[in-house]
Formats: sequence, C-alpha cells, structure tokens
Amino acid sequence: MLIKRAADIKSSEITPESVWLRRRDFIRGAAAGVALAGLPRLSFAEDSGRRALDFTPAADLANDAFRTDEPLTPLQHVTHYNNFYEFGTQKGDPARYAGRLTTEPWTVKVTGEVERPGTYALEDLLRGIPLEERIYRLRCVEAWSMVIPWVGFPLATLLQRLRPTSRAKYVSFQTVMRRSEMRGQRSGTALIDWPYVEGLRIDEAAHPLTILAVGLYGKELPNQNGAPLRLVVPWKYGFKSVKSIVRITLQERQPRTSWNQLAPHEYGFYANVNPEVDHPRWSQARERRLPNTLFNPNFIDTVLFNGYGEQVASLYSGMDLRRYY
Ligand SMILES: Nc1nc2c(c(=O)[nH]1)N[C@H]1C(S)=C(S)[C@@H](COP(=O)(O)O)O[C@H]1N2
Ligand SMILES: [Mo]
Repeated sequence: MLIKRAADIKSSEITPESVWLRRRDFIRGAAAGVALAGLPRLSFAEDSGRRALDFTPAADLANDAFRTDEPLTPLQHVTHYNNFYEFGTQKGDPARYAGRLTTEPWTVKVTGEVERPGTYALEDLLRGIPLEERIYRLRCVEAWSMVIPWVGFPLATLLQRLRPTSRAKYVSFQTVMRRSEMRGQRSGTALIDWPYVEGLRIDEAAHPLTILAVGLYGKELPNQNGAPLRLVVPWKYGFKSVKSIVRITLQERQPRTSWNQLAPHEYGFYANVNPEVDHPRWSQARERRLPNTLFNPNFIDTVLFNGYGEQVASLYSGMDLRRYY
C-alpha cells in the first residue's frame, strides 16, 4: 500500500497556517483588494460568480509531471464541452443546466475502512490542505482530449487524514443524487443507475498524480465540471474522474462502477488510457485535441497511460492490460 506515513509527508503539506481553501473568507479578502499569490491568467471581470482560489502554481511544483507545456484548452471549451450525464447526454447540456445545482452547503460522507469515518462539511474536510495547480491532459474514452489547469490537492493527503485501515484495498466515490436539480437523473435516457459511482485501487488513489480538484483556471469549479469537489486521474479515461462527490468509501472489495456496470465489455474498471486496446466500437489510437475545427481537426496520437507512463506504469507491472482494460 502506498498510503503515506507521517514521516513521508512534506512539511508543506501539513503546515496548518499555509494557504488553503477559504470559501467564504475569500470574498472579504477580494472585496478589500487583497492580492493573492498565484492568481493566474484570468481577471475577476472575465467570469464573475466563481471565487478565486489561493494555490501554488504548477510552475513552482517540484514534479515535472504536474504540468505540461502543451497549449491549454481555452476556458470556453473546458466549460462548454462536457460529459456530466446527470444534466443530459449532449455536450452542451451541463453548461446549460448545471447552474441549478446547489453546492453550498456541501457535505461528504466518509465510510468503510477508515479510522475517521463521518459526515464532514466540505470546508472541515479540506481545512488546512494547501491547494496546488495541476496542468493535466484529460483523455475521454470517446477519443477527444483537453489540457486543463486544475486546482486541487493530492487525494493521498485526504486519505492520510482519514486513516484507512489495513483492510482498505479500494476507494469508491459517489456523485450527488439530486433529482430535483439534475434533469438527467429524472429522464432515464442515459441508462445509468444513479447515483454515478467510480472507484480506484488504493495504490492508484494514493498516487501523487491523483487529485481531488476544487477549481480550474484559478477559480472554483464551475458546476458543469463537477463542483464543488471532483476526482482527476490523468492517466485514465475521463469517466473515472467522477464529479460532485458526496461519498467516499474505503473498502476491501473492488467497487462497482457506473460505466462498467452499464457496458462491461466496453468500459473496464481500470480504464487506463491505452492506444493499443481499442474500444469495441472505435479505435483508441488517436484523439481529437480540443479546440479543433473542420479545417483543423487536430488529431494527435494517443499515448499509453496518457503520457504518464513513467509515473504510473509500475502500478500495473505484470498485469495484462488487454484483460484488465
Ligand atoms: N458524475 C459524473 N461524473 C463524470 C461524468 C458523468 O457523466 N457524471 N462524466 C465523466 C466523463 S465521461 C468525462 S470525459 C469527464 C469530463 O470532465 P469535464 O466535463 O470536466 O471535462 O467527467 C467524468 N465524470
Ligand atoms: Mo469521458
């Protein structure tokens, strides 16, 4: 297991007085004109409503895999070309309808094989955890991709705080169930057995590339991207990166996952990006990098583990990646 022991944690991860998510406090600071470290790229005027976050820019982080030099996908595309079937199956549906979702207050229930189970207010769960920017490729199983500057923190930091027991072999995550605010949960066209659930093996969950995101482009997550808390696992197909999380369960057995349950021959539990293992209905060898146009389709080769092989391949040594797709 790769749960970090106390001795392995960098002091920057546990400094309680360092920067952290201050959801309500921030408004006051902003109103008073307080300058924020690391406020990037976008000014307040560009999209009002979402609050700016205080975080360490990816450029200042020690691990090169935490950023990429590839051009960022513009905010407009990141927020208007989405998969969030709770709001509908069309790419524009989440932007159109996710504004209805109430994200404050937000609680996360932690259950199963942990020493500190409970129902936590989001701000209590995250208090004191420093935020970092992570510029990651996101590769959807549908063969399109983006480059997104997330703001979040390693899932390992939270797991460490919750103290998994020795029986915890997997982590499962559940999206909010809110029929009144999520029209896709009422319609049944998506065929998903709500709520959306996903899961990771615990060593995948504790890997330093695996983050929980609370923001993108320097501000709180737009609802369509999974506000207020979503998983990001950059070497796996996008469907693993479950949005709007309300429950985290540590467990001994491999969890049920939504897409695998819906179409087990098409979507596996592992879902590692792999150009050599095609989806039964299309090739995974290439991907369309957004933004693209009719005249510039912008197809690029897909890379094993979405280009993060150096960091994650050892998690799967000896495993047949065709069998465990
Ligand atoms: N709850 C939930 N999480 C979800 C999905 C979803 O439909 N519901 N879609 C997944 C898929 S298929 C992808 S590609 C990513 C898309 O994330 P983005 O819209 O922030 O780019 O979210 C994933 N997380
Ligand atoms: Mo996806």
